Order: sequence, then C-alpha cells, then structure tokens
Amino acid sequence: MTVLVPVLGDQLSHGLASLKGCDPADTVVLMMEVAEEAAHVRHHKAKIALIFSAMRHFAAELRKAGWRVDYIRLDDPENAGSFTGEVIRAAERHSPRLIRVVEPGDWRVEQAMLDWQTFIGCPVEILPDSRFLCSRDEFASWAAGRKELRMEFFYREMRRRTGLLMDGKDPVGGKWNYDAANRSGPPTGLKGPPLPRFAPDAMTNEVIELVGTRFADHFGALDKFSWPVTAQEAETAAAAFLKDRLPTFGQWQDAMVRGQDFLFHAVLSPAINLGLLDPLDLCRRAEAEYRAGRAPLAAVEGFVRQLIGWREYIRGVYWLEMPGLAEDNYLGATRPLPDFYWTGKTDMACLADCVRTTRDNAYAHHIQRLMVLGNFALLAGIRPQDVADWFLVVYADAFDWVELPNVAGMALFADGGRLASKPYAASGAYIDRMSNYCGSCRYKVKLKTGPDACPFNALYWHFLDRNEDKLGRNMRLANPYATWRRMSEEKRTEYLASAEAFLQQLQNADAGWARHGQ
Ligand code: FAD
Ligand code: DLZ
Ligand code: SF4
Repeated sequence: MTVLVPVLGDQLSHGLASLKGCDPADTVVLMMEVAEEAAHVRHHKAKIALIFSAMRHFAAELRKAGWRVDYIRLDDPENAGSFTGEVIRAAERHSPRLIRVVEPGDWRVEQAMLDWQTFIGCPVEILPDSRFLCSRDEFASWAAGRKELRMEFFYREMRRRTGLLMDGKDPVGGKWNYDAANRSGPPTGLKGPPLPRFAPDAMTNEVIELVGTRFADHFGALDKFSWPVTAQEAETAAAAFLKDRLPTFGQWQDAMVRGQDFLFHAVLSPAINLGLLDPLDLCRRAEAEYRAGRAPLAAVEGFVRQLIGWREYIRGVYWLEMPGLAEDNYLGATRPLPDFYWTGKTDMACLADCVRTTRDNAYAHHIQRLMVLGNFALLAGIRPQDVADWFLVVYADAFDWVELPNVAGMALFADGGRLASKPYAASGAYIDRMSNYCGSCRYKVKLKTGPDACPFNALYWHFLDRNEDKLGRNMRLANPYATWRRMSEEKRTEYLASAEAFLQQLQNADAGWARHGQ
C-alpha cells in the first residue's frame, strides 16, 4: 500500500518535508487544481496562471525525478472542486496506508485538513513546514510571556540562530539594523535596471488560455505575464537581483517613481512563497555579496531583515493570532472599499499608479502597499476585512499567512498594536518626499484643506481625531497628537470639515458607480 502525499500550490519545493524520506516506488504525489482555491476570493488572473503553471512544471520535474504524480487539472470533468473532495477521490483510487502532508499556509485549509482522517479513514500525518526557519511552536514559545511582540527582537534571535551577518556574538558592523541609511527619496530620473522577464512556454500559454476563459471576469491583466514558473527560472531572477539591484536595494527601498514598477526591489516574493526559492540560501548569498565587497552592509542587512526578520515574524504572528486576526477591527473601521481600488479611476495620482501596477503586474512594492494603498485605507477608515480580501486577490505573492498580518496588523492597526507599535499613518508630505507622484496630481500636496488640497492631509488629522481614545496615549504618536492639540479650534474644524467633504464625495462617487452598474 502506498503513501499519498498531497502537495499544495505553494509547496513546490523538492526538499518538502513530506517528500523527504518517502520512497518514490511506494508513493503517489497528489497535486490538485481546484475551483475552491481559485475562487473563494476572485484572485488576479496572473496569480492563478502563475500558480497553475508553476504546479504543472513542478509535477513534470517530479515525474522526471522518478515520482508517480497524480495531477488533477481544473478542467478535469471529475474534478471535485476542493482539496478535501480531491483527497477523498485520490484515496479511493490509491487506497493509501498513510496520507502525509505539510501544514498549509492558510488557517481555513488547515481546518479542512484536520477532518481528512475522519472522512477518509486512514491516518493523516501533518508535518511542520521546514521551509521556515522558525516553526509555529518555536514562535509561540518565543512570544509566550512577552507583553509586546516586536519584530526587531525576534530578528536578532534569527540572526544569532543562523549566524547571518554575525561576527561571533556581535552583529557585523556593530549594529543590528541599518534602516536609517535606507530611506532616500528618489532623485529625478531614478530608474531600476531591467527586470529579467520569462516568456511563457507552451505549458504556461495553455494555462493562460484556461485562466483567460474560466476566470475572464477576475481582476488583472494576463498579457504582461512573465513570472518565473520553475526553480531554474527563479534562480535566474535571484542571480540578477543579487548582481544588479541588491547594492542599491537599501538606499531606494522606500522610493516610489511613477511608471517604475520594480526599481531596486527583489521581486522574488511570488517565487519564494511558492517554494521555488529558498530564503535562507538567498540571505547567505546576499551576505557573500557584502563579504566580497560588492554590496554595502546597509543594503544586505536590509534584505536579510526582510527575509529572516519580517517574513518569519509575520508568519509567526499569523498562527499565533488566528482565527481572531481575520475578524479584528480595533479602530472600528466601517467604510466599504472604494471602487477605485479595482478601477484605478481616481484623481489621486499616487493611488492611481499603485492600482495600475497592481493590475498590470500583480505586484506593487512594499511602500506602495503600506504607505499609499494601506495608508489611504487606514486614514479613510475602510473595513479591514474588505481591505484584506483585496490584498489577497490582487498580488501574486499573496497567501493568507503573509497577506493578513501585513494588512490587518501592519497597515491597518486592526489588531490594536500586537504586531506593530504604532499605525503607519502619514499625510501627503511623506508621499511627496518619497515619490514623484505629487507633481502630476490634480490635488496640491502643499494645500492642507479645501477641494484642491491633497486628501491625505486632512484625512490624517481626521484619523487621529476620531481615534484619540484608542491612540491618544500611544507614546509613538505623542508628537502628532501634541501638534493637533496645539492647533486652533478653527484650524481643527477646517481639517475635519475638509476630510468629511472628501469622504462624502468618495461615498457619492461609489454610489453613482453602483447605480450605473459599471
Ligand atoms: P523586497 O522589498 O525586495 O523584499 C525582499 C523579500 O523580503 C520579499 O521578497 C519578501 O519575501 C520579504 N519581505 C519583505 N517584507 C516583508 C513583509 N512585511 N512580510 C513578509 N515578507 C516580507 N508580502 C508577501 O509576500 N505577500 C503578501 O501578500 C504581502 N502583502 C502585503 C500587504 C501589505 C499591506 C504590506 C504593507 C506588505 C505586504 N507584503 C506581502 C510584504 C511586502 O510588501 C512584499 O513581500 C514585497 O513587496 C514583495 O516584493 P519584493 O520581493 O520585491 O520584496
Ligand atoms: C492560491 C491557489 C490557487 C488560486 N489555486 C490553487 C489550486 O488550484 N491548487 C492548489 O494546490 N493551490 C492553489 N492555491 C494555493 C492554495 O490556496 C494554498 O496552498 C493554500 O491557501 C495554503 O497556503
Ligand atoms: Fe497622492 Fe496627495 Fe500627492 Fe496627489 S497630492 S499624489 S493624492 S499624496
């Protein structure tokens, strides 16, 4: 009797814990394209195409390596439409003595998995995902008894554990974090080196056609599809990043330039999250670039921090806080998501450009996500669940474990500060400093109130004012609250009225949109 090994769409790693120790002669690997995963939220077309194409390529590689793969395609007429339905069907076909699977990255899927043994009547072994440095249990132990969780302290543990950028017991260069060197605004004409593009092969084109037909009404473009879909292509992308963009990654990490969608970012998150790249290996190679004198410490430390710090911390928080995190709404935000998040039709040039790159590429870089798209949702008081659904739909790298804590915790403060010590709220001045958006905007960033003023300006004070009972004693917001309290009554009323007028206008525009059924 065989072992049945289901491999999910974001588990495409040859070293996956469930495959290790299995004998290919006695194992059936099960891979499933299922409607429930593609449609429980209406994912960006390019994201579905990326996942299906990467799954099909991975299945071909496994077969070449001698594994027996039972691959269920979306258009298989017998397709049961869900992981559970397909595992039940596979168990009927193969009568396994054991089902071995790696824990998923989604609480919802894990709940389903926990029922498999009952439905199928054979033992189900759910293994920890060894592709992360810090297991769920280890993170829970680290978090236990701490009054506050802070990424910075967790990150230091990970540096010590991996020895990355360490000189003995001390951090290389004497400091753990070089973020202060990583915040330059963009000079005129800043351009990133060209990104490696991967022309779709026959297998990818077949998937693109399937997605274009089956998910025609989902958000996003398919015509620019050029994601790496195999470990080999992902390696080409990683090597190009380490050579061409890592040295300047830090300096321009927070910069935003209209029409420059990738700048010096890695653009590796989809490949990393699917399992095509090993984050620890990337960090070691980034460190080697620093040790060889080809990349500065601030850039390499910044990159390493994103991967072994933020990425691992975010995952730890997800499993610690679920299922509550999905419902959290500390600030009581109730507005629906404005339509322009889908259409890009807004006079706010920053938001229009961020929605455009999201639609074209299924990608926006971190500061676009946090300080434009997230910041607007925070200031305008958009319902966290609407925002989280949007972020899960639109990005090629979005899986629940990484998207939800970033949105609910980092961007929206919906968790009341368990993930981050203060909300990332900013007025137009921040966006103006870090981007070239404002010059081409119909709103004036220097104007504080009135119909032509940058909406972020009045919304910023409206946000602080309406949340004063929850945020007013936050030490990290002491300065803005002191400024707010020092303002004349007249000035404050002007800000609040300006923000209210903008929010009303937004609501009217969306109501009109819905009325005309566009
Ligand atoms: P780079 O900026 O070049 O960073 C290098 C790598 O570090 C990334 O590839 C990624 O693996 C990792 N990383 C950096 N920051 C984070 C972080 N905060 N959390 C986890 N990993 C991080 N990242 C996702 O992978 N999936 C998401 O769904 C996602 N949603 C986000 C939503 C919001 C509101 C915010 C503020 C951030 C989100 N992020 C998400 C984190 C981050 O924006 C992306 O990882 C990054 O933009 C990916 O692009 P890159 O590969 O060019 O990253
Ligand atoms: C996101 C996604 C999509 C769109 N489709 C599939 C699929 O058909 N088959 C599959 O195995 N995985 C898919 N995924 C990724 C899963 O949703 C993901 O593995 C779980 O949410 C756990 O992170
Ligand atoms: Fe965005 Fe305001 Fe600048 Fe316009 S003026 S681009 S709305 S920050």
